[in-house]
Amino acid sequence: MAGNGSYYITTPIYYVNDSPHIGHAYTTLACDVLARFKRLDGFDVKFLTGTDEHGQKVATSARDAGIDPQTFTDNVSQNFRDLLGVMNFQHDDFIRTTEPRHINACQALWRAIAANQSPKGQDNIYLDSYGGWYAVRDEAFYAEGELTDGPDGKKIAPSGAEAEWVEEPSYFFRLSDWQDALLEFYEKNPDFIAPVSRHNEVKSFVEGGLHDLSISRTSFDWGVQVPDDPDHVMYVWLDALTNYITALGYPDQKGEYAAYWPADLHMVGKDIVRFHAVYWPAFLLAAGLEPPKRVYAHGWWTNEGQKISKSLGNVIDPVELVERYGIDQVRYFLLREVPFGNDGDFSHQAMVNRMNGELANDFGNLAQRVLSMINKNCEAKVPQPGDLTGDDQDLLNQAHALHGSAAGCLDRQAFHEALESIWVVVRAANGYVDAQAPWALRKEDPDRMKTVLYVLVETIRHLAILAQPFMPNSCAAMLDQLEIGESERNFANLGLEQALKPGTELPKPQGVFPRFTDEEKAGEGA
Ligand code: ME8
Repeated sequence: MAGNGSYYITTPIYYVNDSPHIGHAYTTLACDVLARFKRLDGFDVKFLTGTDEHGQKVATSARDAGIDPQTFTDNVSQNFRDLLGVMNFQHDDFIRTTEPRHINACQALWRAIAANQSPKGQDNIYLDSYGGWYAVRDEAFYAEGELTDGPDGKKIAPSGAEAEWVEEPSYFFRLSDWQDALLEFYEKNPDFIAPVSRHNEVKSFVEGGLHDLSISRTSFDWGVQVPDDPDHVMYVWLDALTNYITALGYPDQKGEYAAYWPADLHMVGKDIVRFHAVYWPAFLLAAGLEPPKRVYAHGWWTNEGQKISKSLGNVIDPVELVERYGIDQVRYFLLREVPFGNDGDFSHQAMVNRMNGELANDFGNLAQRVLSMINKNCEAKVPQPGDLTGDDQDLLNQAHALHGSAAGCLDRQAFHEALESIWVVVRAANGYVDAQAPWALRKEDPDRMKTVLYVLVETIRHLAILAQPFMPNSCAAMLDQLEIGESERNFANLGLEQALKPGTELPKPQGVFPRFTDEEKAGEGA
């Protein structure tokens, strides 16, 4: 699609040590909504996701499962691919770090970094040996001062992961020389890290001084080989971060790389900010490449108030959620319930309240009432409006202003605000139905009834078009009932010019948002 330029958005690539859960689905959902919104808004979008398959953590999981790492990663990576269909995600590429295109890109990036000198005129990469702490669960190195003492004299990282002492020959990246360049980059690009609390956190971490970073391992071999040194595999985070440019054809810097880099947005969870906002821009600057435009770190989900973890047995499976509540209901809930950027809690009650209250009652009933009245009282055709009153115009003006406000919210990744702005109009439309009482006008003033129903159906058209990125199937069903063709569903069709044509025949309406009516849970709903 033409028009508004390019938009490149990425999810983290997920470790294949685990099955996909609600947290993974959440990050990818946020990206899918943005990708869909930008496509409908005329952008040329590339939406990348995939799996992170190397490193000690994955190698250990494969060994524990008694399977060779490649077969193990093939199996688990497929679970992540399957999740895309379950959640109705429209990604453009799925990258696996064991693919040849990626190994090639990693080695090229390593060479580019090594070929340049640091701002202080030293080699960016040097060989030494590492003696220090490493947490396999985080695949991260920690300084002694960051750790606390756990039971049995174990050392615990701030994430809660156990750290172990590691001593081995290692190549280092001269991160300490990049401190000033990074601070200058943050200063010049105040929107680079969001939300602002994360920006401050990263800035003070870098201001506190940076240690050189160990970027190779020798104690296992499940990774990308360091160029010209077969004893070393690359540190899994250097390997993993490179995926964002592998997918654009790097080291070739023409083609997709030229079209899409720097990325518009790397969406990540708050657990991996440091890697994306410190290490990644430093690697790129060292290689003479541009850092991404923005990194957004969202919050974490808990389950009924508890941290989600395999050992607590409370992992939320997105497949079960979708089977129970419906795809669009889950998509809506995850982005509506919690202000994006904050931590959130999943509960059955909260899910049912949103689903029954906002989807079935507010939006679903609005469409169903209006379309049924048109079906019964207007020969099932879009009615012919007469002169518009101030109230009619007010509602239409609100519908017309929605595109701008939703786009503004989404450019700040304020998904909850975008949905709230749509629901302000849903509620205004419901208030208008009650105030205008078209059922009473049927006998008293049928022409006025037609005007009111026209204003409502045109408002519903706007709501359904704008809510598509969040709830693609339900909105498609609603737009089908308005007889709006596939090519008339993008945002260029919003506003007066493409308004519904009076006389268009409409099919018999059907409810789009079912209520949650599980007998066992009867009485719990809104
Ligand atoms: O960190 N709530 O992969 P990972 C919200 N391979 N989001 C959650 C979550 C929760 N409870 N749990 C996980 C890695 N996430 C690396 C990334 S990128 C170059 C390499 C989401 O499988 C969140 O986005 O541990 C988090 O950042 C990501 O899953 C971590 O996935």
